[in-house]
Amino acid sequence: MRLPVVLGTVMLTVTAALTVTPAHAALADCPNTSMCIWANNDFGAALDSRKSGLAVILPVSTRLDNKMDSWRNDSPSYDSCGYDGHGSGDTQEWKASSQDNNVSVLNSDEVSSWRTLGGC
Ligand SMILES: [Ca+2]
Ligand SMILES: [Ca+2]
Repeated sequence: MRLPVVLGTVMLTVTAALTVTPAHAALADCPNTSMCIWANNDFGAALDSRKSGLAVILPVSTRLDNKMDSWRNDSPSYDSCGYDGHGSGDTQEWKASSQDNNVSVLNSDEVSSWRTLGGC
């Protein structure tokens, strides 16, 4: 009778491990020459990335909408832009080869769309 209990515990543990967002998302997770945003300070929690050099404005992923609190622009040459709305509203410019591990409370949890060419 102990075996089913043990198996049930193991299955619950595995399920929990598969559904929890990795707590170790980091700066190193940003692909080379891409623009990356994270939901938490210090490049933590959920990550969204986009190839650099794309002028089209697209929404950020649903899990990052109005969540961004740190960013990295790994492109050596292209400035990027984040928008509060869809290509409208308050903007934040992300210069090439730069990053911010702790976006000010005045600008965090705001970005909803972005482009990775031309800055703002
Ligand atoms: Ca917004
Ligand atoms: Ca912050």
